[in-house]
Amino acid sequence: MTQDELKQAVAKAALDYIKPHIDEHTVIGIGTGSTANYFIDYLAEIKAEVNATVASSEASAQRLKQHGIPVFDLNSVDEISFYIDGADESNHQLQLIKGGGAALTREKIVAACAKEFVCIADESKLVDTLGSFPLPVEVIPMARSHVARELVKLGGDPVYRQGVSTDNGNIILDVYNFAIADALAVESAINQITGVVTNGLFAQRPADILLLATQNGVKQLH
Ligand code: ABF
Repeated sequence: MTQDELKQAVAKAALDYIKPHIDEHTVIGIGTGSTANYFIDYLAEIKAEVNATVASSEASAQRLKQHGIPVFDLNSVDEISFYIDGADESNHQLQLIKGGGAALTREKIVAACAKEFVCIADESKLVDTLGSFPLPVEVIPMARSHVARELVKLGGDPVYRQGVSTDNGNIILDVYNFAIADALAVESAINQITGVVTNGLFAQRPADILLLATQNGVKQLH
C-alpha cells in the first residue's frame, strides 16, 4: 500500500470506530490535513446521521460544508464527543507533534474540548523520540525575532515559515534539530515565551487512542 492508501485506510477505520456511538447529540471535532480530509470524505457517506461538527481550520470547514455536513462554531456547542485528527509525529505515549499544516492552535483548542481524541496516522508517523519533524510554533508577528532568539536558547534551530499566515493571522516558526526527550517540559517551556500563541506539542493533552495504518492492517495504540 502507498502512504496515501494507508491514510485512506486509517480514515475509514476512524469512521468505523466512532460510527456505533453517533447519535443526535454527538458533536464531531474535525482535524486538518490530508488524512483528516479522507475522514471528511468518508463522513460524508453517513452525513444523514451527523448533526454537528466543529472544524479545526477554515479549510476543513469548507470541505465539510461542500459535502453538506453541518459545521458549528465551537462556542455554540457544549462538548465535543470525538476529535479526529492526524499528526506529524506520535511517540508511544501518544504525545504528538502537530502543525505541519499551520492549524495547531485551533487543533489544540478543539482537542482540549474533546472527550476522546482519536489520532489517525500512517505508520511513518510513529517515532521513539519526537523532534525529527520540525516543531511548529505559532507566534504573534511582531514577536518573531524575540521568540526565535528564545527558542535558540532552548536548544532549537527556528526557521521562519515563509509566506504562511495562520487562520488566526499569525506566523509560524519551525524548530529544527530539537530532540524532545521530555515533551511535557518542552511544551510548557515554549508556551512561557512571550509572543508564542502555542506550539505543536500535544503532550499535556495527548491523543487517547492512535489508529495507525500499517501494511498489516490498522492497529490501535492506547
Ligand atoms: C494536521 O495535519 C496537523 O496537525 C498535521 O500537521 C497534519 C498531518 O498531515 P497529514 O494528515 O496530511 O499527513 O492534523
